[in-house]
Amino acid sequence: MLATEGIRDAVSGPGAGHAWLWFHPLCAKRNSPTNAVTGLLLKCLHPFETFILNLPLNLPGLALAPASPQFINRYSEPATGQAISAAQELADGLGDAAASVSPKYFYDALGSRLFEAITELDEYYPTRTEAGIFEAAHGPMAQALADAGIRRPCLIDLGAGNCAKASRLIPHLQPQQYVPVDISVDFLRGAAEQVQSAFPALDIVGVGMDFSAGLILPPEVQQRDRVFFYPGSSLGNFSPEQALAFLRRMADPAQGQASGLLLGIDLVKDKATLEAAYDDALGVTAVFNKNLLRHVNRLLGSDFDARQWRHLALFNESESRIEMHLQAQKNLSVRWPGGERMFRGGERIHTESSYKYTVASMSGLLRRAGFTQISYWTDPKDWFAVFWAAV
Ligand code: AVJ
Repeated sequence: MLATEGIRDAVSGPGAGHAWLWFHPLCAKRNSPTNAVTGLLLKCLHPFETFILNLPLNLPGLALAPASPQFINRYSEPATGQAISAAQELADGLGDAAASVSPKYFYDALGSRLFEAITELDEYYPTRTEAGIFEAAHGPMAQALADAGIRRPCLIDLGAGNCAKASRLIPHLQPQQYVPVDISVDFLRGAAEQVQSAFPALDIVGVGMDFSAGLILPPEVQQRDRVFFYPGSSLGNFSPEQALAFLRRMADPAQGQASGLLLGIDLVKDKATLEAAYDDALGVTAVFNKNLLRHVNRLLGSDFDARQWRHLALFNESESRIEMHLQAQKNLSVRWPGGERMFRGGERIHTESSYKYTVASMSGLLRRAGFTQISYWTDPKDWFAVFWAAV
């Protein structure tokens, strides 16, 4: 019996496919092939003598295709100072007269799982609408890359999360390298391993980092033919001014950045549909919002009690954005090392803005950022758009 999970293409390059490493399911510890090899299946493809050898072997230095993807954590390493600045950033936001916490702090491991659950809700249309667009238009999208002279892209997946969207696109875009990037480091690690099992020969470099402040990627990431993949309307978490600055950085060849950008954007629609998507009947989004307080407690050492807060979601028409808030249900105070804050009952912490665009407003923003070739695809209801933008 072969361990389906353990079979990997053992030889990459010439002769690929002629030798397989076989891991016994009971002995095979995934991702540590050198400890786990119990047999080597050698299949000779001589036209007359096709035979299979199964010999128990110890293979200490055999060069294998990577059993697990490369992973570079630029986020929680103390050396980068990011853990320290997170606490500072949180304390600053909570100290403001109008308190706020950046939505990037939704995504601890539980938050990433809760977001996955949100994407399955009836009311949360963006994920499935966007998936429908990719499904319908992956042909023209691949063609757009080819027209821009991009053959084997380096697909850089910003806010990759569970990597599900990219996994569906990889067979169509045939990237040379896949670079999932996410602030939710441990969640990303597991997701990147799953992509590696699905595509054993693909060069994967997982990067744990907060890219909201900058897009400087580690040297392991291919320089040529970089395609940023930024789906799910995550760009909508930036204000339009911040989004413009972020897009400019991507478009700027001097910063060694994108040859192109594949961008998913949620479009303006009626208020009821928008608000339901952020305030679902099961209360999953409410839990997602309140989980942020647990994450903040861990990062800042604060003593938020999630039970004292209520989830609010409303569409701000003049700003064209969904706003999520946490509202104090009574007068209360929150303490953390070096600070404290009183909240009156009814007072809010602004936890997320999710800007909604029109095809025209997003095309304008992309042009102002320096992208010249712009195409887009939408769903039949015009609820969501996927843009291709090349410099
Ligand atoms: C991941 C930022 C695209 O704004 O729709 C979902 C996050 N917040 N429900 C969005 C989110 C509440 C989501 N983005």
